[in-house]
Parts: sequence; structure tokens; C-alpha cells
Amino acid sequence: MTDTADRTVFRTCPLCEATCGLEIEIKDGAVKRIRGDRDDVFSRGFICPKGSTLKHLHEDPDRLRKPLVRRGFDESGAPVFEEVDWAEAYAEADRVLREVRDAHGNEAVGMYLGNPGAHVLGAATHTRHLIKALGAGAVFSASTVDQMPRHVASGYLYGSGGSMPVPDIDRTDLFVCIGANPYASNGSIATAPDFPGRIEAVQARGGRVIVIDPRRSRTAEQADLHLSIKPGTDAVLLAAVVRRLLETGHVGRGHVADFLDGIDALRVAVDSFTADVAAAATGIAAPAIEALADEIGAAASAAVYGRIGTCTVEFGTLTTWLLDAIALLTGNLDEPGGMMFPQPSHERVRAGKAGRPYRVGRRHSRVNNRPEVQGEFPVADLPDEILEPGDGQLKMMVTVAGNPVLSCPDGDRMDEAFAALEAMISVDIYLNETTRHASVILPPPGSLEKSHYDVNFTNLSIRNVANFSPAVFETEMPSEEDILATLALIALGFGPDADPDALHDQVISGLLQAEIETPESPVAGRDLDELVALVDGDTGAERVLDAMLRTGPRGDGFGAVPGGLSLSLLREHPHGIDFGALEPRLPGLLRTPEARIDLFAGPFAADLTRLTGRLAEWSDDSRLRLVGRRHLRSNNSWMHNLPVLVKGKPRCTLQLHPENAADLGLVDGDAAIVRSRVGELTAPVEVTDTVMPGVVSLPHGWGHGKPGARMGVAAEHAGVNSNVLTDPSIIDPLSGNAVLNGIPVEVVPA
Ligand SMILES: Nc1nc2c(c(=O)[nH]1)N[C@H]1C(S)=C(S)[C@@H](COP(=O)(O)OP(=O)(O)OC[C@H]3O[C@@H](n4cnc5c(=O)[nH]c(N)nc54)[C@H](O)[C@@H]3O)O[C@H]1N2
Ligand SMILES: Nc1nc2c(c(=O)[nH]1)N[C@H]1C(S)=C(S)[C@@H](COP(=O)(O)OP(=O)(O)OC[C@H]3O[C@@H](n4cnc5c(=O)[nH]c(N)nc54)[C@H](O)[C@@H]3O)O[C@H]1N2
Ligand code: SF4
Ligand SMILES: [Mo]
Repeated sequence: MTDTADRTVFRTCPLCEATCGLEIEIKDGAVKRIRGDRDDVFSRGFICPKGSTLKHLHEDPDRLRKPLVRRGFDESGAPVFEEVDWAEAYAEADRVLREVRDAHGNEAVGMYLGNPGAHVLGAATHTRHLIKALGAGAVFSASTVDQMPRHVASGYLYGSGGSMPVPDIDRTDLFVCIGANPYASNGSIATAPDFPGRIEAVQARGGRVIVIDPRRSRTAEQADLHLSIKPGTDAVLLAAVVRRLLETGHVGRGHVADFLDGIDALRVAVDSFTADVAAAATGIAAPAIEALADEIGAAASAAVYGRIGTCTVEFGTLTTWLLDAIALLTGNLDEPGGMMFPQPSHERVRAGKAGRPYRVGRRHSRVNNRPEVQGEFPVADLPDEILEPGDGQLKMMVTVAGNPVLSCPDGDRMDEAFAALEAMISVDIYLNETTRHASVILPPPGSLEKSHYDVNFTNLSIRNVANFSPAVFETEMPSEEDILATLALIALGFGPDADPDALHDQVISGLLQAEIETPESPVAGRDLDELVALVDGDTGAERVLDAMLRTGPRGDGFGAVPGGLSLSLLREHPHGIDFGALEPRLPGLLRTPEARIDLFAGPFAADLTRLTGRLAEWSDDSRLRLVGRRHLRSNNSWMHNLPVLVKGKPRCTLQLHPENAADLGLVDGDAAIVRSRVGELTAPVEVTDTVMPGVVSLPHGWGHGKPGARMGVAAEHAGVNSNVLTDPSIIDPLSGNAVLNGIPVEVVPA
């Protein structure tokens, strides 16, 4: 491959969970055009407006190509950065880490891992090893502003936080979409390129689509039925649905009935959640709630799916558990057309076996005493962990692909906390609202300069597929995994000149050794050196990937399974390989004690009681509630520097219903002050009946233009940071997930 040859290449878009195939035309060493790859086995030519902006991202002059080291602050207090070479940047990283550890001990170093890390191969293969090398006890990530309730519910029900059922949208008769807007987001915990097309296909084949959302989103507009719900109250709705299903006898179906426990206890636990009780809390009329339950119960198959609106609320884990309870009762879990478990090609081949009870709370956060969940603490706690003095106070952060200053709760205090750190290392492609607080910024190559394989999203995919994309352009920059590996070696004391290959080799040997020792593995009992010599790949992450694929369920077992999967086989299939529709995986996938599903393995009975305690407040609540929304042309906080994506009308507006607008004396274009318990901002008003009365909506990811950041276009389209309103003291206690939706606010004319 030379960078100047004209050619057409194919690759998977790394920007969102849809994983669309792209066809990229290269001319004179530059991207000429990007369109959907019509031959991609999964996306079949679908592309959204962000897909083609990989060109603009690649060319963005603000995207960092060289490391930056902070050399102090100017008169206004803004950080001043100097471009340095890699040797100097690593030396600085080594120096600051050493200094903080010497002064305060290792517990003073924390980590924050952001969302794009889930989309980057090198991060998927290596982040874990950096965490281990740093020995950081305080790990935070975007998971606790996102899907942590899903992990926790899965942990209790299926024995592993990673076993997440996805809607079998292509075969379902009834798609119930709760708190998700795939027409804007293109789907999440449901990798389904052209999600909109798949929704329309449900309807075209005679199925039905129901959307439950406080806003009449684009998805709601397409639905056969839209139920407006008061934010945060979905658990009450779903408890009433479960009650009705039990009452009408729509239960005990499907093969899961053979290993499902707890139905009688469930009957008792939801008994008080009548449709009338739920109607008062949710704002949905009782007959509509009963009709919803009846329709789910009667459907030949139903996929009842929830996402951001069901996770980022005070009862996120309980809501997620209730979603699964509905699927389990109605025979829609692990059955075609219902909610199913993908099988990624890198999964480890292990015999089905009983496991130990799922646990959280092995440690507790220092200041707020919140339990560890999936190895992490709630990111809502991060400002306290940095700002509150005492033993174990965080003095340094390592951030990888994250922008918590805009994306996480209590934005102003988050910003203050990052400013208070003694040192910070960021692995990031931009100098932005968060990384401007770093001592060193280490930029990985851009999306077109690295190879790609979706380790995370093949585990969430509505078909089993595999796609590998080699890098489109060569680069002098170290790969993402080389940066992470070098940092890991620095943390282990090998110094800034350590060779990242040493860590890559160790990762590969460790992985293969575990397989050799596992009887079910296709390479059980083989010789380690023999296998290591066979591993293929141009980069550290590619080699780890090859090792994983070849020892996975479809792997070639390094020759043991002729025709089996390997990196080289994927290279021969630039449009991907389709392994077909999802297949039932239970009970083999279960890692619960006795390999059964116990509905009450977690603290769900107690949480239903907590829910009951909130009913009176919700039935009689006149406060405005703030919810978020996504726009097709945004991607959380970090793509606002591309002119093609931010042009047009400003999108960071406060939407409110005409009734509320009239009460407050606000009209379109006015400025309104929005206040919550923790913060205040001023935003332009957009009056629209797409939000239900009593609900206001502001998108997240805006609030650019902070001093010292280097994102010129974003600064011109700054908007406001909705998360300055997010109250960190209110979380979902079972998962530690932040509450980003349903925040009580006061709105007044500015
Ligand atoms: N109010 C409100 N807040 C929300 C949400 C909401 O719905 N409402 N949604 C939440 C959700 S679901 C999420 S996932 C979080 C996201 O939270 P974060 O992940 O913290 O934030 P992002 O905006 O995704 O920032 C991504 C960062 O990664 C960098 N980056 C981009 N590509 C790469 C790369 O290839 N390598 C590296 N190393 N860095 C890269 C970007 O420059 C940016 O700094 O936001 C959450 N915040
Ligand atoms: N264009 C674009 N695509 C993205 C992203 C992006 O920022 N922009 N982010 C990506 C990421 S990281 C993620 S996690 C996914 C998220 O994917 P989705 O979950 O589809 O995200 P949203 O579009 O925020 O949809 C959430 C919906 O929940 C509704 N809602 C709010 N509160 C409640 C409530 O209490 N109950 C109910 N029932 N509904 C409620 C909101 O009105 C909104 O319509 O999107 C991914 N894709
Ligand atoms: S839907 Fe997602 S994966 Fe597909 S082109 Fe758009 S951003 Fe890329
Ligand atoms: Mo997310």
C-alpha cells in the first residue's frame, strides 16, 4: 500500500455502534469520496451523514498529530502547550507519574475511559493492561453515564455483566422501543446498521412498532403507537406490565422456563403496581398500559428494548431488570424475534458451567462510599474524589478517549476538579475541554490511519458478523496500542524508552497460554512458541486480534480447523463475513450459580420497595423535568469541530412545550435561564410540541470554547453544557449510573 496510489478501499465506520461499511475513494493521496459500501454484508450501503466525515476528521487541522506538553499558563490563566516529539512526551509522562506516586502514593492516580475507546481496536485490546499496570484503584468511565445498569442487571440474571441481550429486530413481530431514538443515534446495545430501515421493515412485514418516550422523537413519529411518559418513571410502567402479564397468564413460555426461578416472588413483588398506580406516576392512561401488556403478551414474538432513557435514570438497573423480566416471562428471551445474545468471533470457547454469584462492592469510593461496579466507581463521584482532601485523594488522572468535562455530571465542578490536579496524561486526538487540563497529551492516529475491528460491538450485534479494515493511510505516529503499551511499561517502571512490542508479546503469550490450558479450546495442549510464531498482523492490536479470532468459536485453531476464521481470512473479505442470524445460547451462556436464572438474584425486591416510595412524589409533581436528545449530526461532545456537521441552525436549544412556554412568557428564540440544584445556564428557547408538557429538552456535548482548548470550529458553535445541570448526588444506587434524564429544573426568562 502506498499513500499516493489511487484506489478504492472498504472499511467499517468507527463512529457509532452501527458499524456501517464504507467505500472510500482515494485520489492523489487524499480521500475523494466516502459512501456506503453496498456490498457490506451487514450494512448493505447504508450510511449516515457522519460516515462521510471521516474525511473531514482526517483532515481537520485541529486534530493533534504531535504530542503536546503543557509549559505553564498565560496571563489569562489558559494553559500553554508546546508540540514535542514522542521521546520527550513519554519522558514527561514518566516524570509526572513518578512525581505524583512519590509524593502521594499510587492510590492518588485515577483513570477515566471514554466512549471512543470502545470503538478503537487498540484500546479494546490494550486498555485493560494499562489499567493493570497503573494499578489504579479509582477507575471511572463513560459506562456510568451510559449503560452500567445493563451490565448489572445482566450480571445478576445471567452471571456476567457482558451478556447483554439485543433486540432481534429483523425477525420480531413487535418492536417496543423505550427511551431510545435510533433514527438519531443509529442504535446502541443493538448494533444494527440502518436501524431505521429495519424498523420500517418490521412494519412492512405486518409487525408493529411502539415507542415510549417523553418526546415525539423521529423514531416515535415512525411508530404505530407513541406513548408519552413522564421522565424517570419507566420502572413503574414496566412493573405494571409485568403485573398484567402475570394476571392474564401470558407467562411461562419459551425454553427459558426450564431454568427460570422467581416467578412467584415476582407476582408478590409487583402486586401493588396496578395500571391505575402506574397511570398516576407515568402519565400514561391505565387502559393504554393494559393494552401494551396485552399486545406484548399476545405477540408471536416481541423485542422490548430500552436504552439511554431507561438506563440514565434513578431506577436504571431496576428498569433494565424489568425489561428482561418481560422477555423472560413471555418467552421472548433467547428466542428468535425476541431479545437474543450475540456470539462474537473473539469469544473464548469454554464449556457451559455454573459460576459464582455476581458481586458488586468489592471496594467503596472514598468520599461517598459508593460500591465498585464492574471494577469502576461512578463518574458522578469523580469531582469529589479529586477535590475532597484526605487519604487517597486523587492528584493525577490518566484519560483515554474521554471528555468528562462536557459529558459527565456537574460539568462546572468537573472542570474545577480537573484544573486542581497536579498532573494528567491524556490519550486523545484533540486539545479540548478536558485535555486542556493535561500535562501531556499523546495523540493516537486518526481513524483512517489505524486498522479496525469491532471487538465490543460484535458482542452487541443483531447478526453475527465480522469485518476487518486495515489502515487506509500510513502514519509516522505510534499506534493507539503502542501508546497505551508504552504508558503501561512506564507505569511498570521500565522507563520512557521501553519498547511497546515487549508488552504486546506478553499480552499475546498470556492469551495463548490460557487457551493452551483450557480443555475446550481449539488449541488445548499445543506448544506456546509454535502458536506465537504463527500469529499474524502488522500491529500489536492486529496480532492480539488474530490470536483471539483463531482461538474463538469460529477460529481456525491455528490449523486445527481448516477454513476457520483468522485475520488473513478477514483480509480476503473486505465487505465482511456474515455468520447469520442470532441463535439461542441459553443455558450454555449462563455463569450463574447452578446455571439457572433467578429473577431475585439481585436486590430487586428492595429496589421495587424503593420505587413504591417514589410513587406519591411522581403522581403529584409540577416541576419541569429535563431530558436530553441526540442529533444525527452530533456524536456526544467531540465531532463539533467539523464544519459540515455543525452548519445550519444552532441545535443546542432548550425545547419546551407551547403550554409551558405560554405559562413562562417565552417565545421561540428567547433566552431562558435553566436552573437545577447544582447549576445554571442560559439557552435559546425552541417552542415545540414534540416534547410533552412538563418536560424540557437540551442536548448534551455542547459548551465549547473554553480557554486553552484548540477546537476552532466548535468554539464558534459553542452552545451550552447541559451537564452543568446534572446532579451528581442522585444516581442509580444499584449501578452507580448517573441520572441524566428527568432532572428537576426551573426555567425563567433571561
Ligand atoms: N446529559 C447527558 N450527558 C451524556 C449523555 C446523555 O445522553 N445526556 N450521554 C452519555 C453517553 S451515552 C456517553 S457514551 C458519554 C460519552 O462520554 P465521553 O466518552 O467522556 O465523551 P465524548 O464526547 O465521547 O469524548 C470522546 C473523547 O475521545 C476523543 N477521541 C475521539 N476519537 C478518538 C480516538 O480514536 N482515540 C482516542 N484516544 N481518543 C479519541 C475525543 O477527542 C474526545 O475527547 O457521554 C454521556 N453524557
Ligand atoms: N448521532 C448520534 N448518534 C449517537 C450518539 C450521539 O451523540 N449522536 N451517541 C452514541 C452513544 S454513546 C449512545 S450510548 C447511543 C444512545 O442511543 P439512544 O439510546 O438511542 O440515544 P438517544 O437518542 O439519546 O435516545 C434516548 C431517548 O430517550 C428519551 N428519554 C429521556 N428520558 C426518558 C425517560 O425517562 N423514559 C423514556 N422512556 N425515554 C426517555 C429521550 O427523549 C430520547 O429520545 O447513541 C450513539 N449514537
Ligand atoms: S450510522 Fe454510525 S456507523 Fe453508520 S455511517 Fe453513521 S456514524 Fe458511521
Ligand atoms: Mo454512550
